[in-house]
Amino acid sequence: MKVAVVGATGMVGQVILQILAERNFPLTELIPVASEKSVGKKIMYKEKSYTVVSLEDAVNRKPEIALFSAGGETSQEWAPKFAEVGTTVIDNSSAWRMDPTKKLVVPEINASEITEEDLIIANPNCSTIQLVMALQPLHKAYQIDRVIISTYQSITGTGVKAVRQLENEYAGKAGEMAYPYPIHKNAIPHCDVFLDNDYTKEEMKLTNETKKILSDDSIKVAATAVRIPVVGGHSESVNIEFKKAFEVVDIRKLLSETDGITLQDNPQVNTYPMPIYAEGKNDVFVGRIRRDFTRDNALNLWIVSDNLRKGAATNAIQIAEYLLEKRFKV
Ligand code: 2RA
Repeated sequence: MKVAVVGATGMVGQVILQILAERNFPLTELIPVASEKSVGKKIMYKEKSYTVVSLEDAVNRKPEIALFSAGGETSQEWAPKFAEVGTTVIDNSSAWRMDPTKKLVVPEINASEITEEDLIIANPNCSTIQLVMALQPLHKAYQIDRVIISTYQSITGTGVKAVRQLENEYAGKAGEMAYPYPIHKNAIPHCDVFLDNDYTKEEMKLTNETKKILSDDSIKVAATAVRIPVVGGHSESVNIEFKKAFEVVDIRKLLSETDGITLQDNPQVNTYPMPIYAEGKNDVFVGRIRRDFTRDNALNLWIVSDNLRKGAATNAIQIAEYLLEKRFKV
């Protein structure tokens, strides 16, 4: 099994390599790929040194799987070139997510939608993945009418430049800015860029991707995405209105029985999800489960997950693992 990691030197690319090793992914050849400026660099994988190659070189090696985390432009141009040589591309960018011919996959929810024809598969946005992991079992049981979500997002979602900005601000040093304002001691209600409807791309990703993954355009989603100075993961405050009545005890049981979800919900002993706990773990952590007494059939949740793991690398690798069994018969 030849596996290319496109964007191998980036923040998510490095986590992909870490998780491939952790999960003992059965690759026989690793092809680390990066932009021209990084070609020739050495990266370590399972204590062995590999040389970073160009996209063109990687396509010519015809890997079975290519895990992309290299931005939308690179995916738009190169994912089809890999697909043309028979490679299955699992792409972390937003390039293909809302393309009606492409599948947008969270394995625990809709991996079964993948067919033999799917050679470019989209990995959802990190803040969407952790949201739909909690929503899907509840939607199936109680039919969601509306979701209001406010996110509190890790600076690692922006990348190395943002981490450096925070480190500089901690140290009182000037430096390159990833954001229009200081992030230290701040909360910036601006993730990605603003659109004509006064929402950001991040907020519209939450809205549009949630409907696609849950296969239900009737679900109403209103999102506010906020960047805060944390690094361990994204947090989300979620208010859900269902069409059917529920008991909170049943909601807790349903979530606790859902693969990939860990319940952390005992406020009486200060037990609830937090990024300092979720960091480095692959699960989605759910807590602060409580009825919203202001509306019929309404509920509040708090969801936290490591945005570089389940929000990106782990989800992509889980899709690859699904394909190992269903497509490559490994
Ligand atoms: C962010 N979800 O957190 C976006 C992309 N990783 O910036």
